[in-house]
Amino acid sequence: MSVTSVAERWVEEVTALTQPSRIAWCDGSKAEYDALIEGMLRDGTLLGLNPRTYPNCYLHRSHPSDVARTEQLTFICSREQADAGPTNNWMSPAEAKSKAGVFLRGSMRGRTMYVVPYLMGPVGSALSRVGLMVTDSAYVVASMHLMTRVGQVAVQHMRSDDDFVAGLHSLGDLSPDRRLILQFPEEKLIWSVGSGYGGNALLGKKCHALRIASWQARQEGWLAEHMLILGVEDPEGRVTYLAAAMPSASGKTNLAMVVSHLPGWRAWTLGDDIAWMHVDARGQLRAINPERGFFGVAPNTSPKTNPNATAMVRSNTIFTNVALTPSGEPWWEGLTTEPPAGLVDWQGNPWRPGEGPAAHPNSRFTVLAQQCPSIAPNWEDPQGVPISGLIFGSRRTNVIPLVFEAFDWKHGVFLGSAMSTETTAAITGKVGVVRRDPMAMIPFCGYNMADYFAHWLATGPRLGKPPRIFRVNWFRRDADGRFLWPGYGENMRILKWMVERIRGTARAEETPIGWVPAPGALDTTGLDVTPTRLREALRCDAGEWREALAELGRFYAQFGSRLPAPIADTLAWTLHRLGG
Ligand code: GTP
Ligand code: SPV
Ligand code: MN
Repeated sequence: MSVTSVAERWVEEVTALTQPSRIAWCDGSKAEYDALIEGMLRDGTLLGLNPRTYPNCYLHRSHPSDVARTEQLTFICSREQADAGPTNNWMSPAEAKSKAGVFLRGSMRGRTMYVVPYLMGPVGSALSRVGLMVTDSAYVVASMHLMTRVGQVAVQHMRSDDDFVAGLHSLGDLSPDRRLILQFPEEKLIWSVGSGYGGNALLGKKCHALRIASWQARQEGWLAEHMLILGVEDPEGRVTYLAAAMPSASGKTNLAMVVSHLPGWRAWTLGDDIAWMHVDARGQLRAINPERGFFGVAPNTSPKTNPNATAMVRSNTIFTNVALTPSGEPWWEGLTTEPPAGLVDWQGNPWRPGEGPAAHPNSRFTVLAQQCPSIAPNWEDPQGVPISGLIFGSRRTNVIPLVFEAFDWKHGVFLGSAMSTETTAAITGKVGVVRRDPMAMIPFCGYNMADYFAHWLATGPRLGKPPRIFRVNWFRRDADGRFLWPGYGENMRILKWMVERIRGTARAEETPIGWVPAPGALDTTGLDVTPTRLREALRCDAGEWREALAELGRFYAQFGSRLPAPIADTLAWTLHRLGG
C-alpha cells in the first residue's frame, strides 16, 4: 500500500497519540475480510450463523450502552461557533482535542491499529471523495469493507497530497461518559472515541459523507444529503429517478427497495441513505450514492414489507444486535408473525414472550449493495443519475398529509426546512418525541442550517429544469392509532403519481400548502383502503397547520438575520393562505 506523504505523516501522528502495538494497512481484499472474520470468530466479537441457511453471515452483539448514534456527544468543531449554527453542538477545535485527547492517549496500547483508505462514491467519478481512517475495531474495518470501497482504489482518487478526510476512531472503553464524536470541517478531520456502533464509528457514513461533505458541498456548489436514490420504471420501460430524504429509521431503505403491486411498474435501487448531488454542465441535477453497501434497520423487515432486503441478507451479511434462533438463524420483531421458540435476545440471554423486544429496535444488517435483487444496473455510473423529483418525508402521527407537491423550487425548499418528525430508536434517547428535522439533516448538517437553506435556495436557479419537490408522510394515523395508509409496497402508487406529475399528466388540487392528488388521481386499483380513509390521509387541516407553523416560526427565530428571507416570506405567505 502506498499513500501520500501527508497521509503517512498523519498516520504517524495518530500512532504517537494512541500507541498501538501493531499497525495493519488494509487493502480491501477478500483475503483480508476473511482474516478479519476469522479473528473475530476466535475472540468472540462475532458469532457464526447457520452456514446452510445463512452462509457467510455473522452476528455481532454491541455493548448494551452502545446501540445507536449519540447526538448529545456529537460536535461540530468549526473555528467559529456561528458556523456550526444553533442546531449543532459546538466545541472549539482546541477544547475538543484536549478533551478527546485524554480518552485517546494510549487507547490502542496492546491493540492493532488498522489503517483504512476508503473511497466514497463510484470508481472513476469526479464526485467521489477519499477518506483515510484508523481504528482499533476489527468489526469497524469489516463493516467499512461492506459500506465503502477500501484499498489502493481510494488512494488513486486523491487529486492532491492532502485530498482526503482523516478519521481517527478508537473504541476506548465504550463508556458514554468517555465518548465523543467530533467533526473538524476546516481540517477535514474526524475524531471518534468511545463507541463501536454505526454512524458513530463507521466514519465514512454520517461523519464524512454528511457532516464534513455537506460543509465541502456548500463551498464547492453541490449537495450532500440524507437521501435514498431510486429509479421508477413505468410499463413502457422509461425510468424516472427520484431522491428522498427521510429521518433515521423512517423509511428510506424500504422505499429504495419498494416492490410494486401495480402491473408494469417497478423500482430500481441506487442508494438507501446518502446522496451526493451536483448540477451538471447542462443544468441537470445528478446523484451518486457514495456508499457501497446498506446498513439497514432489521425490525419489521419481512418478505411482506421488504422482500428485496429479506432476500439480500440471506448471505454474506453482518447482523448487529438481532435475536438468535435455536437453529442459529437471525430473528427480529416483524420477520415472522410469531417469534420462534427458544430465542436468545440481542444481549445473548434466553428470551421469553412479553419481555420486551428480542432484537434491539435499532438492530441492523450490513451487506453489499450488489446483493440487492432490485439494485439498478447503473447504480455505480460515475456520472450519477439525472434526478427529476425530490421527496421530503417524515414520521408524523397527524397534521402532515400522505403526499403533496410544492408549487416550485423555493416552496419545496421551504417545505423541506419545515419538516418535523417523531424520534426513533436510531438515536439514543426518547422515542416518539416530535422534533424539528429540516431535510432530515438536523443531526448531519455540518454547518449553520440557515446557510444550508440558503445553499438549497441558490441551487434552484442553476437548474435548467428543477426537480419537482414532494412531501410525504406514510405514518399518519386515525383516532384509534391505526396507520391510515398501508405503506411499504403500496407506496409505489404515490411514486406513480409523482412520475405522472413530473410528466404533466396527473391531476392535482391546489390547497394552501401545495398540490394534493385530485380525487381519482392516485391509482387505487386493487387497494384495500376506503375512500374515506384516503381522504383523511390526504386532508390538510388549516387549524392544525397554523399551530404547526407558529412552532416553526419559533424554530426559525433562533437563526436570527442569517435565516434567508425567502424562507421567512414563504412561511408568512403560507400562514396567510391558511387564513392565519
Ligand atoms: P436509517 O437507516 O436509520 O437512515 O433508516 P431508514 O430511513 O432507511 O428507515 P427504514 O426504511 O429502515 O425504516 C425504518 C422503519 O420504518 C421500519 O422498521 C418500518 O417499521 C418503518 N417503515 C418503513 N416504511 C414504512 C411504511 O411505508 N409504512 C409504515 N407504517 N412503516 C414503515
Ligand atoms: C441513521 O441513523 O440515519 C442511520 C444509521 O442510517 S447510522 O449509521 O447509525 O447513522
Ligand atoms: Mn440514515
